[in-house]
Amino acid sequence: MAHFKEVSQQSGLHPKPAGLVLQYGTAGFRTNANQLDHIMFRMGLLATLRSKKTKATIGVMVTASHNPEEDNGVKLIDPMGEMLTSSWEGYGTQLANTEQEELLTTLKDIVEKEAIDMSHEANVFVGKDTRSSSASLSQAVLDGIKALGGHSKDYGLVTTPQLHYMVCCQNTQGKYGDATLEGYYSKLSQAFSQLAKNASNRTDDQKHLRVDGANGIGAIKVRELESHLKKDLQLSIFNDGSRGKLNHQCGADFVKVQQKLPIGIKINPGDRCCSFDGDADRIVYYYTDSKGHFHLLDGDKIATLISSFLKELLNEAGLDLKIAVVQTAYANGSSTYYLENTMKVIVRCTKTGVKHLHHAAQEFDIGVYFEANGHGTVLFSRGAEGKIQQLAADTNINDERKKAAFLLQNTINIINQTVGDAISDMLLIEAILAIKGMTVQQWDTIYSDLPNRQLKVKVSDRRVIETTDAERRAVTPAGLQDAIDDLVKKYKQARSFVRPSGTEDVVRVYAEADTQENADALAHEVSLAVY
Ligand code: 16G
Ligand code: ZN
Repeated sequence: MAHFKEVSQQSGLHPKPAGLVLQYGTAGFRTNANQLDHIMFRMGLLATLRSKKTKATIGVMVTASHNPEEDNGVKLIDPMGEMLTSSWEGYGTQLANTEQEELLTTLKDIVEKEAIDMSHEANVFVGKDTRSSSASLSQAVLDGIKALGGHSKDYGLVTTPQLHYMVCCQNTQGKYGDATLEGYYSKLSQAFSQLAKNASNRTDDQKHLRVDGANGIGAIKVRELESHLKKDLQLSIFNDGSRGKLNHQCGADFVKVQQKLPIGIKINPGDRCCSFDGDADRIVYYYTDSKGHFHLLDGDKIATLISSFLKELLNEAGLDLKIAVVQTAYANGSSTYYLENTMKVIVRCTKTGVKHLHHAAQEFDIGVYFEANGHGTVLFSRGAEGKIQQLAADTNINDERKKAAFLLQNTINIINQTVGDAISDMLLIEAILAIKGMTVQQWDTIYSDLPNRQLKVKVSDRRVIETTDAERRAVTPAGLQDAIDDLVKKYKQARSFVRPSGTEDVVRVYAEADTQENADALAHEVSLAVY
């Protein structure tokens, strides 16, 4: 077929270094940018096949999120704006690793296995982050799409969640919104302004938020959003890329892992701040107190704030909808305890990686999911959305129910349900704090985090560790879990687990206990047991 000939010619311009092996992991491919040109071309091919197969628009995002500037990466977005289905990740790995001369055979194998009608047209949306390598790498994706005869739309610089949003809008014929940046900003900012109407007498201080943009795409996009927000929210943007290096001593990952302020931010005690990561799909909040101590409000605190807000609204609206919070093993034990025992919501624990949380959240009327690292969103089932819309349109209900229904309706609109989105999460958090008249310190005192520590351990083969029970227990190597159990017993309120990283060649160790000293000691002892 004509297209295969074109692929064969064009792929010569994006040759694979012989012997290089990479894997489509939890967040697609991610490594040093100079190893990725052939991967990008081939992911353009794969996205085109996926589009033909699903008869829908597919997304390809070029980014390495919170990794250093020298890295890059790529991930595919499925028709409803969700991550690429796992059954296709294997094809990604196959295509990536097949040597140059076998490329057509591998491609044809996939076409045959999936019974893809190659005459069907293909549409692919492409986006990229601000890395210096992203321009040429996204061009390689576009070349791949073109070689297989697919149509592409290049969104240029966008956040990862913005591209997910565009794909979903496109495939739902605009029901989710317009597949444009303007559409995205106006949907979110209108919902924010409706919610903010329900906040009384906010001072300028209360409206003021400091944002660390990680010197990345989020800084650019939050500035674009700003002009749509009018006076409802005032943003001071730091690390906007004009001086510093992407993710270097700043951004959500740095702040969460180091538990300290990012470089380049000017704050006074009590000021409310947040940090995005390099592609703006993660957010954490923080402040310093009068003694200069740093306080972090991570994904767990965010999930608690959002789920308690939603639960109160459901009660006021008189709607009987099942709400659940989905976490991973990294969730602070205090947050799980608070959610289950004080708030009395259902809590589920899944493996690390957004797609696992996303799927678990889909099983409920309302599923709030957050990783402790700040990646998360809220999913509303179609039935739940229908009931909320119906109630909001009902003229025979009292004012309290009407107001709750109105707030729920706008909460749905402010949320990017396709994936965790720092900008959308930021707006929702700001709206909730405003409506509740709550300061960041008051939010922080909902529960107190148990002291915890994360460590990385380098081992010769991290795959010898296999886990079960949502990564909370190790089944191999034999004896490891017993050793961890024995160590945990030595401490109060203690918990620890180990898991092989999906993104780095290390084993991760997590420990929490009643004091920081004990959490540190436990993490250290467990990491010795891993060797
Ligand atoms: C990826 C995941 C993130 C997870 C992290 C864990 C997505 C989009 N991203 O970045 O959710 O927290 O991996 O990394 O799924 P680790 O396996 O190295 O601990
Ligand atoms: Zn990210």
